Amino acid sequence: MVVRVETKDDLAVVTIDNPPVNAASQAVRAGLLAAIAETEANTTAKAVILCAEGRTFTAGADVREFDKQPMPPHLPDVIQAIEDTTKPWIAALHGSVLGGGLEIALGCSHRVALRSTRFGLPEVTLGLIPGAGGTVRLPRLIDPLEALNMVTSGKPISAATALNLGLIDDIADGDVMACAIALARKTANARTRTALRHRDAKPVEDPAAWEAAKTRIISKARGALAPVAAARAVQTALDLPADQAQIQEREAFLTLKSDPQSAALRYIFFAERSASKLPELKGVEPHQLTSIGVIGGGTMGAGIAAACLLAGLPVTLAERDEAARSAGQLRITAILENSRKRGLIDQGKLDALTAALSTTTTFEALTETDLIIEAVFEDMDVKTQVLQELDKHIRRDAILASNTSYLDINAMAARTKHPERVIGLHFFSPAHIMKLVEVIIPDEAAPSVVAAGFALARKLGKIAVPASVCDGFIGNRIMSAYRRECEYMVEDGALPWDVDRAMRDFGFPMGVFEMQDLAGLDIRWAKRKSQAATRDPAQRYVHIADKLCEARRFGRKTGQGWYDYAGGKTTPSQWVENLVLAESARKKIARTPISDAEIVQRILSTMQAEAQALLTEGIARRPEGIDVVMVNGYGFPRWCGGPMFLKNHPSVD
Ligand code: T1G
Ligand code: NAD
Repeated sequence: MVVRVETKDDLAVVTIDNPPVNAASQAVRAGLLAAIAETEANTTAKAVILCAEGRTFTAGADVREFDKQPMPPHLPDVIQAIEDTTKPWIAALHGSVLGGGLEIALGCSHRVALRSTRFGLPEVTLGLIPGAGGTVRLPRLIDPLEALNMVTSGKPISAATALNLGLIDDIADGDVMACAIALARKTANARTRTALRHRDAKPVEDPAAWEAAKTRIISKARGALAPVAAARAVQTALDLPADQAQIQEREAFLTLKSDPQSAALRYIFFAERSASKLPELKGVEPHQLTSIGVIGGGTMGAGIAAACLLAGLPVTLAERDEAARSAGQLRITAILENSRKRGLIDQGKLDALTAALSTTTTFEALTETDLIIEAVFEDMDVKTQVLQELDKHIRRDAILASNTSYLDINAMAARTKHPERVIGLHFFSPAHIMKLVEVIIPDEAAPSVVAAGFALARKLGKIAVPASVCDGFIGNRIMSAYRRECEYMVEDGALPWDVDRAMRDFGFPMGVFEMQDLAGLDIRWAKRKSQAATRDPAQRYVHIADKLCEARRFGRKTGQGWYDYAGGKTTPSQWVENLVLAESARKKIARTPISDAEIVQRILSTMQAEAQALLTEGIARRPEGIDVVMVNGYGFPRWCGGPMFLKNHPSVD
């Protein structure tokens, strides 16, 4: 029974039980209709409490149903039936009350929640808008600007914020059912509240702020349809009576649901959850993870340490000397302090996390640590020396993980005493914010060690994608390939700012040349110089980036790179244009214009070719994993699904 009805004295309790997230499937919707009829007929029940089993109240519609023929009863009808009951319905909420789950709760007359509950309308993240009255009822309950932000951002709010906004009536610190029962007794016998759909929308307090918010939403959308449709739906909810507005909401929802963008977003939603599921790890017990060591407190080490602390894991940071130890500690505490300033943690939590961090300049302190991540310089000798030193101190069942971006972890593991306990955990900068981790599986790694890598990623709330060892793993290898193609195009006829414009218009947050200026051109220049002797002379090589570096044009940090950065402005550089034209002439290339469409097509084709090679070589397991990497680590527009999704669904872009 996915919905059951019980009687508790003079109350009825309706419980949804549809693991894992109590999604509002067809069976749940039918069960709720039956529960409405049963509780209405129950003459002893003076009020109804609606709750759910498991880790969360209904977290939304069952997204897996969206690719099938819609089956009645439809959620808007179920919610309206709840609203039309003669008895008060009190929603007792916990977990993540999202999408259709929040819409169901809005159909109830009252709402109480556990303090840890989150509320949201994340439909836009799936290329949709709420389709069961969320855009109509919410601005009739809370401030319309707050409603607009919730609907268009898809971001959840806390129970405390929900209470402040008037979205819920009360918060329970322990037993949400007791809280609901108390409220039910107060409201029993009659529905004292007007159903939301019979209320007028709340007034817009500040019209200028309202218009500014809508303008910002549209400009931020870049190419995504859903946020714009969501803003339009909330505006309609203010302009029209609820029933008319809800008809338009449903039409917009159904239109978006059949749009390729939503198909892409639903694809990536499930791909992010399936990418880390490896058949060979089924039933494998991961090593315990109760304490983490981080070697190197630089950019990455500090971010990784902070991510582990924020996930509740104590961390020991080891640096090479006192000055670096102190600097690393400061970086970590600065990250934690910023989390406090952003309201992610309170002062008490900050103090506890700071106490969970210990720092040292030796490895003796790591003798009881479960997993140690090295984030030292990107140099094979330095990393090998660190791992070999760690071998002398750590437990036999401790795990060694490298955060290297490119280096051969098979070779690294081979130089340690126990290669089977070595893996790669390729975090992305900033490591405490970026969700993606590439879990690199060397040839000798033991399954329980690999399982621990995925378990740590899950513990940190990261999205983990498996990769085997190669130069650049999945993301960096694909990026190197399309960056090379972009430099070919600059030599062939485009200018760097043409390429960047085309990429931005396609939906990337920035172009590949802007990105290089941001990261610094010198890092890859050093790598190119180290590989010069072994470079394949037959492969086309573009010297333009080298010449920029020879001129000390390293990007933003030197005020000049592919662009000029004088006065805080990003300006196409005449110096670079002259260099590009001179290089094309030197190589006797007859430059021809390249359209934005062709620029994008050449980038996509290069990505897809490199991705296919990764699959053929067995470096990447499935196309879905490659798309998850490119969307979550390299700015590939999420509403296009990823290069491999686009390859099979060309209509999206
Ligand atoms: N439908 C179907 N399956 C879902 C699902 C959903 N809405 N949400 C999660 N799952 C599956 C997921 O694929 C995974 O499956 C398992 O549940 C655990 O998920 C009408 C139209 C709730 C915060 O967008 O944000 O309502 O891999 O690994 O980390 O207007 O799941 O185990 O086989 O993510 O604890 C709106 C989406 C839908 C919420 C829990 N709702 N879900 O996170 O577990 S559209 C959403 C989440 C809608 C209405 C509109 C998260 C979570 P498997 P998980 P988690
Ligand atoms: P960084 O230079 O900021 O930090 C490296 C740290 O390692 C320094 O603090 C240094 O003192 C410390 N260190 C060096 N030798 C040591 C030793 N023997 N013992 C202890 N500490 C030592 O470098 P970073 O950007 O943090 O990169 C670290 C690693 O992470 C590299 O392998 C890099 O390729 C990888 N990575 C970097 C990024 C990025 O965007 N920066 C992204 C992913 C992975």
